[in-house]
Amino acid sequence: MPRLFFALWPDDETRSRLAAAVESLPKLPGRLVPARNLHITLVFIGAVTAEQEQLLRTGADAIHAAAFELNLTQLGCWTHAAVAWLAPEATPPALLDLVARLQSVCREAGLAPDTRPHVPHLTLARKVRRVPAVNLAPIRWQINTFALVESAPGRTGSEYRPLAFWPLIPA
Ligand code: 2AM
Repeated sequence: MPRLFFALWPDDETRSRLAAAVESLPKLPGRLVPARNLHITLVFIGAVTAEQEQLLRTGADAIHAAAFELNLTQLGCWTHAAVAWLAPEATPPALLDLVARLQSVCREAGLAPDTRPHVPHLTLARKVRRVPAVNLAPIRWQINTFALVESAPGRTGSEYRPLAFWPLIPA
């Protein structure tokens, strides 16, 4: 069964800017997430049946939520999860609204999404317990879509593949 999650998936231009920002940092310890896999998870779902996946897609079709902008300004690290991340200076209410709607879509599909408070972060590296203090040049990312993404084991860690995108309503 595929392992799925809803995510913010960078367009090519944003992905290039993210990759350039990572390259400009002092080398992070641990295992870097390849540029092709960079994303922000909205709701992690896990393994689903074909029927549940169809319910997720139909539920996502019915979402009318606002587009928003993220301004990634923070480089940090969670020691418990051993991940280094980029995070926005503030969490836009529109992002939390989208997460809440996607959690309901999951529940309506009979799934139990993680309901801990959502802390948006873009994982840059794993097996990291500290990051250098840096002055990060802010990275602006206009969010016009959200995606359903599949996570599959790869040779060097998980590989992520967007399966479908949905538009957000321009502000
Ligand atoms: P992370 O980057 O903080 O590890 C795919 O695995 C994505 O879903 C990752 O971005 C991961 O966040 C997130 N995720 C959230 N909860 C997860 C879980 N229980 N298992 C695997 N990934 C999870």
